Amino acid sequence: NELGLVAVGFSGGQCKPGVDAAPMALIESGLVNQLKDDLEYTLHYDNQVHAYSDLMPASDPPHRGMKNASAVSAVTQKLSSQVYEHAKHGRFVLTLGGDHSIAIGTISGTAKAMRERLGRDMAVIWVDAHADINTPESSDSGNIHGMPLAFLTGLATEEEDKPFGWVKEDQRVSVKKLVYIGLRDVDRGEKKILRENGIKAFSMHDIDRHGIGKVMDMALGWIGRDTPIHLSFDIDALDPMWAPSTGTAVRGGLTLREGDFIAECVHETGSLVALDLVEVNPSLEEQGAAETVRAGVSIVRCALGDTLL
Ligand code: DIR
Ligand code: MN
Ligand code: MN
Ligand code: MN
Repeated sequence: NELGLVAVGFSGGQCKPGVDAAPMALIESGLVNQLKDDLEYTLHYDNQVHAYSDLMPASDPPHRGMKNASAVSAVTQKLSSQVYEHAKHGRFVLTLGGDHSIAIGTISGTAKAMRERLGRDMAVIWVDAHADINTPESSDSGNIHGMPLAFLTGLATEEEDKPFGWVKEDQRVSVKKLVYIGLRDVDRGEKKILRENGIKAFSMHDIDRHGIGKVMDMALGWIGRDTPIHLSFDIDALDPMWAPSTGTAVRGGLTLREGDFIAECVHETGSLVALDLVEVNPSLEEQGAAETVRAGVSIVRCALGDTLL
């Protein structure tokens, strides 16, 4: 089994420094060796955490209210081609972030590669406390990590020469092939977007009502068989009890086992083609950083086929 690993030390999609240190923390805690030795992947990794410093603009004034728009656009455009390159060679693509804005790069890369390799539209499972589907206009914060799905679904578009104008139709995903799990902090404008576009979403309420087993059956049933799946996992989907060291922690979240179970179920489909693990910020909690990193490692292992027995 071939695995492409991209380590993205980028934090410009939100305001708190430190999330750029996550890839190194995850790797140092043994993740790469576990993937090679325990799970027997053949690793394609350039042995660097990309900070993309050469892509940082001299000045980056707000564009449509977005903070760091030029930087985030340039980084995600570059990342998109890195991920695409792995995916088109048939490798599973693991991307370690970084904040969630980087999903503009990862998903655009895999969506394009899956269309070319398999002739199929890819599905996205977005595990998060937040919906991350604000348009620049609906966003209250201007933080692009709250907007990746607006650009990836085409709900937000931009002219060719503007930030994110590089995102083209063959790199997008349909709103019908997007499924959320774990939502509990959704902005008013986002609720309207989810409703008006009929987007499938399983909130914490649904998990309380049905249990995570039934929710996974429903989520995967919505996607259907033989559809390539990109799993984008924001560590803040987990309850702060398990993952406190993240930029926008929200109480009332998934247990560590529920997070692992989601990853296990998606792996079992045999259709998982890529995983993002984002928003681990080891600098925020002195006590909780190590356990948050450990939770992230556990999610990745489960998604890549580690089993309990
Ligand atoms: C909020 C928070 N919806 C925003 N989003 C976060 O800024 O658009 N996403 N924290 O992970
Ligand atoms: Mn090549
Ligand atoms: Mn989140
Ligand atoms: Mn997120």
